[in-house]
This record gives sequence, structure tokens and C-alpha cells, in this order.
Amino acid sequence: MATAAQPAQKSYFFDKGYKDLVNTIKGAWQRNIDSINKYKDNITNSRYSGDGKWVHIFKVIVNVLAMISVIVFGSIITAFVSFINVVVLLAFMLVIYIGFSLIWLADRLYLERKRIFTACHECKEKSLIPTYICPKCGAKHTNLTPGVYGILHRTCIGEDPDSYCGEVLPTTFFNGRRNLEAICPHCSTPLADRESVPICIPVVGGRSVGKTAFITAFSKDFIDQVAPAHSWDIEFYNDKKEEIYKEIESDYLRGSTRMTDRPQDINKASSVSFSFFVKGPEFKPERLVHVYDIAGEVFTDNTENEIQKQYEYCQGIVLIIDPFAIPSVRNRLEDQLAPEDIAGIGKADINGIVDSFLNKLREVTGLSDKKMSTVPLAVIISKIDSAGLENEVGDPAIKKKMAENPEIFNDYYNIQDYVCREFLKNNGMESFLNNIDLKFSNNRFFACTAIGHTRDKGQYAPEGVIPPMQWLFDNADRTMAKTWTDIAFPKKTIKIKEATG
Ligand SMILES: Nc1nc2c(ncn2[C@@H]2O[C@H](COP(=O)(O)OP(=O)(O)OP(=O)(O)O)[C@@H](O)[C@H]2O)c(=O)[nH]1
Ligand SMILES: [Mg+2]
Ligand SMILES: [Zn+2]
Ligand SMILES: [Zn+2]
Repeated sequence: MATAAQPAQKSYFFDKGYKDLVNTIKGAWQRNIDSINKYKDNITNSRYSGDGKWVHIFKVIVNVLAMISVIVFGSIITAFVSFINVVVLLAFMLVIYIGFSLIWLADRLYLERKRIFTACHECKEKSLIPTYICPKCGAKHTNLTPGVYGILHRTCIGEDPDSYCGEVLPTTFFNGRRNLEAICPHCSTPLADRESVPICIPVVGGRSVGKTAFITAFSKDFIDQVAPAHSWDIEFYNDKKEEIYKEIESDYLRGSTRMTDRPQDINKASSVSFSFFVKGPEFKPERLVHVYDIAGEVFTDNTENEIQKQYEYCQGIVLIIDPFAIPSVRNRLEDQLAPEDIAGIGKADINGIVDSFLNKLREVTGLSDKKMSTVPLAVIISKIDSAGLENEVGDPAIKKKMAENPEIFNDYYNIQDYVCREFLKNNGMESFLNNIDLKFSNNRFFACTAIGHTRDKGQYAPEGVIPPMQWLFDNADRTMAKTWTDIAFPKKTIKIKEATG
């Protein structure tokens, strides 16, 4: 609980009460010393004032006795009274200490149990409690929790020593703290998280694999179809995110994608989050979805502006693979591709991307090579509308398998996982598959087309973008898993060995 001093009034017993006590005790002892000095003076005066010998002796005896009694009884009484004083103050301090500790604990447990934290949408740093801003004077309260400044409320004194603020601020989750304005403790970006439960999903992959197209298709379909079907309300995180959604809608309508830049200004973030709240009676508190779009360049050139802190706490990762970036697939099917599709092929080597991604993951999470990551990983083969890939990993391929051996191939998304792995294996990507299985204990393969056709040829017609996200969301969040149940994913996938005998 020890943190930087807050611009707030400390409770009496932890500040002024303690000083008052010290002064009282000091004063009492000083009075004893003063009395002793007075008796000493009496003796000195008697010596020089011409008292007779016997009178002087008498006065000496009386004053010495008085001094002794002050030293003995005065000290005992003063010590006793001081002791009572200390005990009473300590008792009050203890009661208050226990009081704020219990409420502090309740607050902390609530945040932890509900998995509430703030994932800065700008710098991606995680904080349990952001820096709250006093609505009256703008003072920064870096630790607005129950404590020595108050149990349920604290009084802001402001940061300027010459002016007193006096605003009373709530310090817990249950009396309005979430409604105060907040900023990121690391980069001071204004936050609007309102103590919601974040669901953070980065979308990773090389340049031009279709990350932005995937996010566009997912966001539009989730907000337009999935949310209304479940009676969830969507609210954009802030105006900037609403702007992003306008771009998403216009790209969706035209069937285009925007190239995601890595900003040249190194102070700007390399990844952009599209963030929105999902609200509904089942979500208490509301969920805050962050989908991170990262320029593919970041994975090929190692040129990101900031470390992607979200890997440390994200609840799921989408790894997109452009099938046409696999040499054998490209060689076999290139002549069936439209010129726009050839131009849009991902250029980087997939194993290189994965290695670079794993390095970054290791960097932020501190996971050792041997220790597998437990974060759910959805590996998605994109652009399956092109060159008849649907027949290899899409719906026709799944139906064919199902007809071939209905006993083993009895679950649609398990078959999709199976055909995707088989496809990658048959195209020289076995080491990639092994690497994924080794590093991610919870992984599932999917195939999708985000645009549904070659780009700029009309509105998006996505297929397969929602299932991987449902799988990730359900893994991330128990309440989601109970409410978003359009697809029931079996716990176990089909192993290639099992199926081939
Ligand atoms: N046929 C087809 N082409 C797609 C699809 N998705 C993406 N593409 C093509 O791939 C190109 C790149 O897609 P983006 O979504 O911009 O890829 P990205 O991964 O965001 O790329 P960077 O942001 O540059 O790293 C697009 O211009 C399209 O030509 C799809 O579903 N079908
Ligand atoms: Mg992009
Ligand atoms: Zn920040
Ligand atoms: Zn204030």
C-alpha cells in the first residue's frame, strides 16, 4: 500500500493526531523539568537572600524533597499519562487501519476476481488502477484506493500548495471511482475504461497477409450481426475509435483495405487498437474489446516503435498466414490469381515471422523457450476465396472429409482445424506446425476469407472470420463462453496421426 504521496488530506490519526500526541507528551515532560528548575531556583534564592542558617537548611530540605517527588511521582504520572495517550491513539489508528485495509482488500479482490484492469489503448501498458484526475482542480491521484487519506472518500488538497481544493473523491469500485476521469500512469493518455473487463486480442502476421482486412470484416460483422443477435449493446471507446469504425465501414462497403503504416514518428505507437464496449445484462461490469492491428513490417524488420506490451496480458492471439506466401502453394496456383491478388501476396517467410513474433512474445512475457505459452492462439489461413483454395481448406473440403469418414470427422470446426494442418503439412510447413504445437499449448487452426473475393470488387463477403474470434473470446472470458455459444468447440482437436491410422 506504500505509494507516492497523494494530493489529499491524510486522516487525523495518521497525520495531525500523531503530531498532537508528540507535542502533548513533550509538554508534560517539559512541565516536570520546569518544576524541578523552580525548586532549584528556590534553593539558590534562599542562599543569597539572607535567610538564617536553619531557615536555609529547612528550605533546602523542603525543595530537595519536592524535587525528588517531582522526579519520582511526576515521572511516573507523566509516563503513565503518555502511555495512555499513545495507547488511545494507537487504538484509533488500528481501528482505522483495519477499516481501510479491509475495504482496500475488498476493492482489490473485486478487481482481481472480475479480471478488471486497464490496458492503455495507446502505449499498451497494463495498470490495475489508472491515475484518476480530480474533477475540480485536475490534481493527479495515482493511487485512488482506501488508505491513510480516507477509507471510502478522500479530500483533494490540490497540487498547488497555495490553493486548497477540498473536492471529495470516492476511493472504491462501489461508490463511483470508475466515473472519474482517468489517464494512463505511463503515458498520460486519457482513458475511458470505466473499470470494465478488457478482452485484448492482437492480430499478428507478416506484411499483407490480410490482418487489416480480417479486423475490418470481424468488426463490422460482430457489431452488425453478432451483437444484435445476442442483444448486446456496442459503444465505441472514444471518438477516435468511432472514426476508425467509419473507415472500417467504408472499406467494407468498397471491398478495400488500408495499408497499415508503422508511423515514422517513433513516439507514435506501432499498433493501433480498435476498441469498443460490449454491454448487456450478463456483463457486469461491461466488457471492453481491444483488437490490435499491427503493421506487418514490424514483424519483418524488427522496427517497431514500442514493445508490444499487450502480449503480456492479452487473452488470445490471432496469427494470420497468407497461403500464397508459402512457396509451393504460390508456384502451384499463381496462374489462377487475379493481378490484384498477386500484388497483395504476403512477402515475408512465414517461419521468419513466427520466430520474430515468438521473440517478441518472449521479450514481454519473460516466458522461457521450454515453457509453453498458455495464451490461446488462433492460426488463420486467409484469402481462401482465391485460386480454389476453398476446395483444399474451405467448406467443400470439410464436407468431403465428413462424408469420407463420419466417425472420426464428426465436428465441423475440428475438421477445419484438421484440413488446415494437413494443408500446411503437405506444403512443406511441418516445422511451422511443430513449432506452434510446441510453443502454444492451446492452439486451433481456421481458414477464412475476409473480403470474400479479390479486393475492390464490391462489398466484403466474409466467411469464417467470426468462428476464430468466438473461440478466442470464449477462452478469454467465462461469461462470454456462457453467452456466445453459436459454435460449440470440442475441447480436443483431431490429431493427424489418429485420422490416418
Ligand atoms: N482475395 C483476397 N485478398 C485479400 C483478402 N484479404 C486481404 N487480401 C489482399 O491482401 C492485401 C493486404 O491485405 P491487408 O489486410 O491490408 O493486409 P495486412 O496484413 O493488414 O498488411 P499490412 O498492414 O501492410 O501489414 C489486400 O490488399 C488484398 O489484396 C481476402 O480475403 N481475399
Ligand atoms: Mg494492415
Ligand atoms: Zn499509456
Ligand atoms: Zn482537487
